[in-house]
Amino acid sequence: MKNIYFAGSIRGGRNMADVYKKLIAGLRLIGTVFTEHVGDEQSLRMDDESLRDLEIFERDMEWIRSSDLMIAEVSQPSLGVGFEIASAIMLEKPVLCLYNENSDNRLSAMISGNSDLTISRYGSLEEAESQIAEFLSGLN
Ligand code: 6IA
Repeated sequence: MKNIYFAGSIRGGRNMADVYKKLIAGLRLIGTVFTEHVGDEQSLRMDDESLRDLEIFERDMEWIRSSDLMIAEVSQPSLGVGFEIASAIMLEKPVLCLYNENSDNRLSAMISGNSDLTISRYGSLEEAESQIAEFLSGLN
């Protein structure tokens, strides 16, 4: 079983929240997903009440350190997701960035131009899931 860090926008905007939820459901079949709250509105509300930002940061950084890989959904621009991707690169974790090709947002050159990242453009959920499977099979 792999430890998977899933990154998706929270304060950057929740437009893609439904996609996060579905991708996380698929990832749970493959491994342990540290960040299931990214796809879950109810646990986000609880998080808001019980965890201060300092604790959120410390906990998420520890989860990144403990993870085997990161899957980041990058269609909705998010400072937090960008920071997490950079942190994972520094920690030499493999990172797959999934970008919905129908997104109105253009992907940052700091992501699309980064050769340390695997970037997949997807049109449907099925496509994103097969890209995840392909990425995982390329890891040892
Ligand atoms: O800048 P963003 O908020 O869009 O950053 C989103 C990323 O940062 C996600 O991939 C998360 O892993 C992490 N993150 C940001 N906020 C939280 C959070 N609670 N709990 C866990 N991880 C987080 C904040 C709740 C919020 C609704 C106030």
